[in-house]
Amino acid sequence: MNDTIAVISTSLGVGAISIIRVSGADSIKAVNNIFKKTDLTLVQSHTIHYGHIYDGEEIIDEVLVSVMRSPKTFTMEDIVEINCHGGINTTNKVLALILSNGARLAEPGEFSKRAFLNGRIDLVEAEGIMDLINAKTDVMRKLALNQVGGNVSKLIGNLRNEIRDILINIDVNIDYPEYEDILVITKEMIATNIKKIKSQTLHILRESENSKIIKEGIKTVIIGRPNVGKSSVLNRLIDEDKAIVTNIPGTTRDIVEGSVNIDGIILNVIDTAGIRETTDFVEQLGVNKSINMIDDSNLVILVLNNNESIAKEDLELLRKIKHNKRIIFINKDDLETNIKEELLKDETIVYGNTISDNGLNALTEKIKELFNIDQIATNDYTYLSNARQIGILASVLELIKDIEESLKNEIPIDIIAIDIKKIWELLGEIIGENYNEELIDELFKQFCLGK
Ligand SMILES: Nc1nc2c(ncn2[C@@H]2O[C@H](COP(=O)(O)OP(=O)(O)OP(=O)(O)O)[C@@H](O)[C@H]2O)c(=O)[nH]1
Ligand SMILES: [Mg+2]
Repeated sequence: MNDTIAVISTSLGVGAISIIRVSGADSIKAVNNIFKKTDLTLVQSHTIHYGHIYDGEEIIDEVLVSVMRSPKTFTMEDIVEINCHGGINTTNKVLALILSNGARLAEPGEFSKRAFLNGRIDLVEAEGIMDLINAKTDVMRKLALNQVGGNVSKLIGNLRNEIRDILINIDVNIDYPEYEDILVITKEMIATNIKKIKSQTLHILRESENSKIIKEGIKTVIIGRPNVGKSSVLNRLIDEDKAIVTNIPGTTRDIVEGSVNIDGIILNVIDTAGIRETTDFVEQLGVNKSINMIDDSNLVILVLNNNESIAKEDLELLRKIKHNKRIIFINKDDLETNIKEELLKDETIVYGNTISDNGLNALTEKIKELFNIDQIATNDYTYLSNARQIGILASVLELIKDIEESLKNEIPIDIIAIDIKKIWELLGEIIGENYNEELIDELFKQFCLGK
């Protein structure tokens, strides 16, 4: 890791300015070799210098160079940043010169990886940086910023400290049973502490669901029999004629996706093939796909045709989605009603049509209600938002449940301590305290080049 890396950090394309970043022990030397005006090896840290980049005797560009010495830098190594003119040729030429002066091309995420490995940021903060770069809405940005700023790490760190305290107490009891004044850890005390930690974990997991929704959006799948108007509903929701609409049942065969921003939350809407028995092989594949989409979604919109009575297939679909968050959209309310609402007891129903757009606002409002979007948008953002972090915390919850069982079953404390220790390690994994090298490599590869 001691070699010097360089990369273009701005987006690749024509722009007014491009920034080339160099990090590592030889970064100042490498740039100084091709820079004329000031000797960069002698300048103070965190200063900016005007001058020219040279290839031998030829001037390549007029630039501003920032010199930042270790350790007060993003990677904690010496960093040099060159602001050059943004043409593709100029930028590549300057980068090539740095590369032939002792640096190598950085891999995606390598700067952040160094910041992590050198202890400048933890894993949650690193993931926050990636989210900040990818944020598409205000709420996504706020969520990411809380990770970058360390608030989320603190939340996990505090939980971890509580676990550590239990472990210390158990160890003291095991190692020095003869000291009477040392708090004697009883199972009841462990039980009380574990209960507290369980409720905190549950709370974080619950709130993190919202954060996940902020980050990943609400995956919404539109299902229903053929010709009820699913594709029309998709098109109206996303305000774009994306899916083909015809009066021929079985028009949509493959899935069609679009997205819409509802008060900062992205609704990813998926239109599917109308579900029916069919002998058409291609259509059948589409129908299977529609059914598979159900399990993988956060919300199902079942579309019915107001003009037709509820069919056996509709009821079957309703049964299939009974464990999903769902809304029944009764479309074509411009036509005469033939729906018997008694068959839809306890369902959230919205009537509308895609000709005058009646009911579409009501549909959006129902979605907002169902996911508490108003509340999410004004919430505290200090929760986990990333699948890796949430997955680990879910394992922590499983271990807590195991510990509760063990406590009930009179398992000896030193055995229970093994599970408590595992929780401590898992929480460490979230912030990257104990990490697996392969995972770290994979994770940082997902970063963009230059970050
Ligand atoms: N009267 C009326 N007709 C509608 C409405 N919405 C859609 N339609 C018509 O219903 C027909 C089917 O619409 P689609 O949106 O293609 O229906 P679908 O459910 O996607 O159909 P498949 O893709 O075949 O499963 C088209 O002729 C639409 O113009 C509505 O609100 N009122
Ligand atoms: Mg369709």
